[in-house]
Amino acid sequence: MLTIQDLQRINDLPCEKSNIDEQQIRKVVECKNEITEYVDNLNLFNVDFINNMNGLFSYWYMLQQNPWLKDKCIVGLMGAYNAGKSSLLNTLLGINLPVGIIPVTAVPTYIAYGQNTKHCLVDNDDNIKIIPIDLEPRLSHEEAQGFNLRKLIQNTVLFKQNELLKKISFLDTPGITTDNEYDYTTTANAANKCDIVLWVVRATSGAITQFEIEFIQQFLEGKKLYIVLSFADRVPNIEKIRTSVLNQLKSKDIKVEDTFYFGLRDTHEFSVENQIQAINKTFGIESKNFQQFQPQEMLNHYLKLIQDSLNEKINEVTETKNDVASQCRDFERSIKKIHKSLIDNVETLRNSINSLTSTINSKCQNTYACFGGTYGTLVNNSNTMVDCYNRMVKSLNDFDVDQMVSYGQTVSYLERITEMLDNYTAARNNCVQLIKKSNSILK
Ligand SMILES: Nc1nc2c(ncn2[C@@H]2O[C@H](COP(=O)(O)OP(=O)(O)OP(=O)(O)O)[C@@H](O)[C@H]2O)c(=O)[nH]1
Ligand SMILES: [Mg+2]
Repeated sequence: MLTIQDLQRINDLPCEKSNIDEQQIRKVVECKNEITEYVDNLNLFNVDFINNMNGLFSYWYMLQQNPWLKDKCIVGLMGAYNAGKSSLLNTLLGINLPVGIIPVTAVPTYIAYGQNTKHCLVDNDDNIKIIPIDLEPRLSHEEAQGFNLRKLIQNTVLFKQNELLKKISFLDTPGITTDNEYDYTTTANAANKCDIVLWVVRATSGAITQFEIEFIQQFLEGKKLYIVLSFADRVPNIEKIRTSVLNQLKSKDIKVEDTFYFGLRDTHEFSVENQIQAINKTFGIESKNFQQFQPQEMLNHYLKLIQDSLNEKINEVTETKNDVASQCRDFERSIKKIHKSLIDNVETLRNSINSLTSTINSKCQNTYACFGGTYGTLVNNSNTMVDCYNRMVKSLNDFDVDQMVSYGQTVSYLERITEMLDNYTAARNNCVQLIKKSNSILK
């Protein structure tokens, strides 16, 4: 049983030096700050967009700290306790996880590719520590005796050289039971991290329980699900049990990709070697087809979205600018027309005044000359002048103040739009620079 001293020892274990490239991390943080400030200033995107983009940087950082997740398809082993999850992984990968007849697996355990076999733990401050050999088999429910090991350990990672592990990391989880809430929550959290789940059902139970079905419905939606019938060496008619379990799941609309058998010994119905090969083959194919999560591609995607929406804004604003500019041109045309009409009328008036003056000078030098035709000419000239005056007044009325105010407003609107367009264009150019700069930073 683990003693207080053992727990203290786990706490005091030296931390492994991380392989994280500090210089790259600094660059990524700078890039993240620059992009966040830039997007914030654009005022085009809501908080969710900015948070999701920042989440991407955090996820990238997490992958640097957890290399067993990086570029890997995560296959979770789940099911009721004692179903044979750890035993299956032991046989499949040639490892030595603790197994037993009472609940054993207490903390989630990744089995990941490593040149040398070693078993590490990740504590709650994300430190990685090598587990001393004597403690390795003792990080179990039985040894912890009610103490929740997850208060000290997030998960453990068993590194092993194995071809399958080059593309896949397996995640062994504690079995779920109705009476252990911690294990239930731990496995539910682990489900989040898995791309594919191998659900292990004891063939000797003859069925999958309602409790398990509810867990699958609640936590494994959208994940690829495979069923393993363990203890296949202990039942006479395994095929019948397979059909019945599949029918149970089908009746609940749960999609199953495929099923495997697993047993510790060969029987006349089933060979361990064949089943292990079948699992190996299936997951070899799965890992090849697996779409890895690529933070850099996601970042490119976000930046492209920003660039596209700026281009859209530029198009919108250019269209408005053209409309407003054409309104300005209409105003200018109308003002020019009024201006010309004023000039023409003034010219006519001037001619008319000249003509009147010359009439007076040449023909009305003495009072008598004003009688007869000369008087008529004077009256005519006077009428023309009044006519010109009226037309000028009309022109002046046309030249109304409201129109001038609207013109002024439209011109200043055009100035604002032009400035906006310049800003969007500058922002789009910045975005292009950011795309260039951040390209391959999250590789
Ligand atoms: N005969 C037989 N025994 C098995 C098989 N699978 C597992 N066992 C035994 O069943 C017990 C439980 O196996 P584990 O692999 O520890 O089961 P688990 O699902 O990892 O259990 P927890 O970690 O407690 O949830 C062990 O004693 C195994 O030796 C099997 O296919 N056939
Ligand atoms: Mg186990």
